[in-house]
Amino acid sequence: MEMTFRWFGSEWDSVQLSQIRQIPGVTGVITTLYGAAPGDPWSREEIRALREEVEAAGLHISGIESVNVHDSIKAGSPDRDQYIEHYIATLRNLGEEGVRLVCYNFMPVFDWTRTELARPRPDGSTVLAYSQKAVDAMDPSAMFRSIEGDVNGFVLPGWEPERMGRIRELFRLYQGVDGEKLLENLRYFLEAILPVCRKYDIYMAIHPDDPAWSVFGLPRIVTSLPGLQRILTMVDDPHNGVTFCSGSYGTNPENDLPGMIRALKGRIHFAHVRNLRHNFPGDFEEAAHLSSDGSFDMYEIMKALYDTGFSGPIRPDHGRMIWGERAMPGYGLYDRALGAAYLNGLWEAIAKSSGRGPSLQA
Ligand code: DNO
Repeated sequence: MEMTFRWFGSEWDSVQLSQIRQIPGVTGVITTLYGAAPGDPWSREEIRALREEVEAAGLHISGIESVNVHDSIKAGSPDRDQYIEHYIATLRNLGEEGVRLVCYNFMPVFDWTRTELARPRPDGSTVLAYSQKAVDAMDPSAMFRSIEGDVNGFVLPGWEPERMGRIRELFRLYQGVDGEKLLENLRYFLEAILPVCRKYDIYMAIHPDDPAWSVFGLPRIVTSLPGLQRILTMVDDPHNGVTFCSGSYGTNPENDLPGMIRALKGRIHFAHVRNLRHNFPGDFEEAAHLSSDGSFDMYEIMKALYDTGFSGPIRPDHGRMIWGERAMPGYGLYDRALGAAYLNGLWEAIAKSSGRGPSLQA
């Protein structure tokens, strides 16, 4: 396991690489070319510049999150092959620069969805929250406007204004695309990119749908173990793998998180580990990483990763906004740094009590 930290690039992130370098036990960053639109090919020079910037700070790139998939690919539109070619070119350039892990999602129109970006908690922190009642009462474009008003001047991943400006068009694109069709479009995409993944040994890691059910009537296919198993067997190659995100799968309390990790042994290439609190059916809010602050047993999640020999990057995920920090919602420095330290502590304790040694990097 390697402990890592998500970083959006110096142009976009309030957190600096020099700060990440000082979080104990964090050796790598998970980053992206945040300014690239889905479908844009990434040049080798841009990737190299990013790598050199990260390395100059004493860190390295542990993986990319995300290379976003163009909606034409997800919807299976007639022009998808052109965007798949761009994706392959990006993977080739990443491979040439030594990147071996790429996280992506296959959610139509929206990336993750929340209804509040700064819900106050009793300790005075604020967190991202979701209320099904609020979603049911909202038109998708109204939702974008309310999110846009609450982002502290940052651009949220998956909620780029240019894309959201085309929201009606995007919804039209998915007319007639049900879960089966979406899955078929994913298979087509994975089969097309597999040769370049094999050539450069790049591990693709699909991110779950968040929340783990359909929103605004759009199909969702990455929500539970049976769905994941279909995806992994339909293109049965280790380069077709999973980002295990506890916070996304855990939005559905029926998902047994440690059980899923054990069942996915060998195919999890990347882990997002965070906690959330279920208030009542259809309402949850994010929490500090500690088990006692939310609804998940974080020890059991880390233990399942340890026991299955997980050797990829872990990153703490969305944190609370604390200590007056002004940052992208969910992506401040302070609470995520606390999260990284806590997760490293759990890992060390699990490793020592298993008798297999304390090493952070398995
Ligand atoms: C939210 C993130 C997602 C994730 C993408 C992966 O904060 O977990 O935006 O990066 O879904 O493609």
